Amino acid sequence: MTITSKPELGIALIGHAFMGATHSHAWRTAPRAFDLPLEPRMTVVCGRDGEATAAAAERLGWEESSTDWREVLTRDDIDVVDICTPGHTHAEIAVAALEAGKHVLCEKPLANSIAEAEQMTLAAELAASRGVRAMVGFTYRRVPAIQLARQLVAEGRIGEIRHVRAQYLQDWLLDPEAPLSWRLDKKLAGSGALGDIGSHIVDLVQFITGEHLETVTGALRTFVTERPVQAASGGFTGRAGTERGPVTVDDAAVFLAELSGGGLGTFEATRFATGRKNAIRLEINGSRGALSFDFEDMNVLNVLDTGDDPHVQGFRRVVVTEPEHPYLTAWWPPGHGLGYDHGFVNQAADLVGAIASGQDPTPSFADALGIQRVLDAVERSSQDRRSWVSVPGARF
Ligand code: SOE
Repeated sequence: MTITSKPELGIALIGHAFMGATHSHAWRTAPRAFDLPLEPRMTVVCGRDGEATAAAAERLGWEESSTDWREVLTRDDIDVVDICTPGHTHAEIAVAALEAGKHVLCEKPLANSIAEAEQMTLAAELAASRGVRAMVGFTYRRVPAIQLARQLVAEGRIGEIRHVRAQYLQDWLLDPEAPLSWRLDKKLAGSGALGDIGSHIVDLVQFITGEHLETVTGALRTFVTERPVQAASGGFTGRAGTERGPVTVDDAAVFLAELSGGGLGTFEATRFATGRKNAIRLEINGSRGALSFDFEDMNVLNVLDTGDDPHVQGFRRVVVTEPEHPYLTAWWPPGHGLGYDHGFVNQAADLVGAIASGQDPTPSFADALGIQRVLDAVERSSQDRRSWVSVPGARF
């Protein structure tokens, strides 16, 4: 039990698998790492299976468990609804939560279709006029090196952006016998590598550069079209049974993009990058400098400045662990790096800060709708196999 004089912020978590666990860790840790204006209270976790949800509450540190998220929305002691369920449920839960006056944190991608994302954005905008906040969990924005990259671009150190190379590389589907989890079912996940991890690199490029992807052309591919059905739910590598079922999403997505500032981007999102585990690789080449980042070395940002004397010019390896760097005063002494989980903690702290100060947090639902439009344009271009597709403006 927490003893605090700060006003409490009651949290309800919906979903308790991988993302639910990362968010639980974040709610538990944020008030210990940051001096937050409000005290998050891990009030209730919701899931479909009563026994599994009760066990998750115990394991992840929630006071109660429930199998009825609708009932949870009626409770006065709930201020924030944190949605960590598969994509096909996001719209229904988020819209209901916002209408019930609850702040919402929704995992990415925002929804499984443009129509759902538009409906959610509308609900978020109506809610904002009543002081209710909505944010999307594009967590990698909260990695200090990524924040530093954005800062350097905004300071003009990179100049005009000519090239963006963005890759999100995983290999957890390499084994053709890896189970058919919900992430491989279009009805539940909306798309495969494109939405699950491609959405992250679209968000990161737009976040760092401040530009938008305006036109895209791409190809999607499913390398393994049938897999053993997962026997137990949860996770994405869990036990498989003998029954087999079709993979209905892409295993890999590659696309080119024209950026709003006139630059060109190449994007690659795949679960078949043999040997790459969670490599988010970004390289940005500008008229005055360049940046490169790899999440597998997430405490480092490589920075090149063309203003350096030519005989010492080259990528400088900046170790982003110092108090001058974003978020770092909340964490360990200089030089002691952060990991995957810290992004989620920073994200929870940012949301609490926005709620307390009455500001709309970012990325907003409208930002995520813009990303959804990019994903949709890539999918249409891949189906058509001939054309570049314009991404309609994020506003509708
Ligand atoms: C699975 O590919 C996944 O868990 C994504 O869904 C997450 O957003 C990413 O953080 C790690 O990989």
